[in-house]
Amino acid sequence: MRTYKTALIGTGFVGRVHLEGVRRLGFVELYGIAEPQIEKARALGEEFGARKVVADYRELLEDPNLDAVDICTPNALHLPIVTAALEAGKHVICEKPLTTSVENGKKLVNLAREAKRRNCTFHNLRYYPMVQHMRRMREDGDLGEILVVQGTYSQDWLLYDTDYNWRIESKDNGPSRCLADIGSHWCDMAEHITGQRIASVCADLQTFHKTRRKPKGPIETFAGKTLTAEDYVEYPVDTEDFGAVVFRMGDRARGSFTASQVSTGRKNRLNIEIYGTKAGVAWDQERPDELWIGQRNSNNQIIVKDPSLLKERARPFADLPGGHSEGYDDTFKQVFRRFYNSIGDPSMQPEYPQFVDGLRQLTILEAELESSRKHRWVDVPAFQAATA
Ligand code: SOE
Repeated sequence: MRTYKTALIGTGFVGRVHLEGVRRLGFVELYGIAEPQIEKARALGEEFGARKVVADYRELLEDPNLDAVDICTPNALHLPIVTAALEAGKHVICEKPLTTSVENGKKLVNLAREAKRRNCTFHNLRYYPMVQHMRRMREDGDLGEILVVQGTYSQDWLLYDTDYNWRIESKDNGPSRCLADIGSHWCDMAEHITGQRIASVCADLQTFHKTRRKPKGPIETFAGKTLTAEDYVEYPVDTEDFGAVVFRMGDRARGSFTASQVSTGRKNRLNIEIYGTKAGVAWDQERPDELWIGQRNSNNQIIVKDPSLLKERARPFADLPGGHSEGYDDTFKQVFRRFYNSIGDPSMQPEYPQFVDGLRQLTILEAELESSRKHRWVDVPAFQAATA
């Protein structure tokens, strides 16, 4: 089997999860790490056995030995880094959101196509085994016609005005926080399972903390809870804490979801419920191995992940037998495995979300922002960029 060399750019909370996912593959070498906080990068490099640890990612891109890069920086840096990586001939994985506007998203989709490089936007949550099972149930007609799609992505890690992360400030994050960061996962999953497109949206956004206090030193995603209240500076907040979205999907289906980073007690609850004319399904990321199946004329069921009981086309997403749970970090491994395998086989159809899927989410997002601003329904453009 051919092996590939990859490099991580950006080492926050999710960067570490990426490193662990890559390490599990066996056929991908973690060749480099780029991170301006060089001491942090060196410590990770030592732990994960990276050959090259640099402060400036451009040093890595010049290296002809490197096949791919995996970008986990703040969102505003995605555009310049993805552009430079494609121009250097590297295959690219980029965390979501792909970038901070539809306009920039189109640039990246077109650039990747011209460069003929493999490209992936990291909507990994599609690859829980039970999510794949729901998708295959829908494809096999087990749900009937889909009528209603509803749910939430709820967290509480930004509940207090002292909770800090770079995502709160639009200069690093882009104009939308909660809908871009987690609402985009929800919409990607809803479209992936149903096979239908969100056609128009009516959204209401709220920023509960108009000003917040931030720690004077750097702080990672989910890590602010351990700080004390001293040493904070006050700053104005220009991204939303919460979004509620009502939508029309395909020709007839209807739905709604909320995305929240201030829902007390909810840590990482992506809940999705899909109701069809034959059956309903409901799934919750905090209990990932369980799937509720609802029936009108017989008993409802809760099924538990077991590869032998999954739809055949969902089975490759479950690596462990029944009773051995598979969770958040396993979805990373599933994306990486398919992405890096596709580098060596140009004929392989990508079975992972690409830049065009990232652009799709930016398109929905801009419609949501416009809807909330104008207090009215907004159609989501049906285009799939120049590549469609
Ligand atoms: C923070 O909200 C975060 O880490 C997101 O950025 C991830 O995409 C999500 O899967 C978990 O929460």
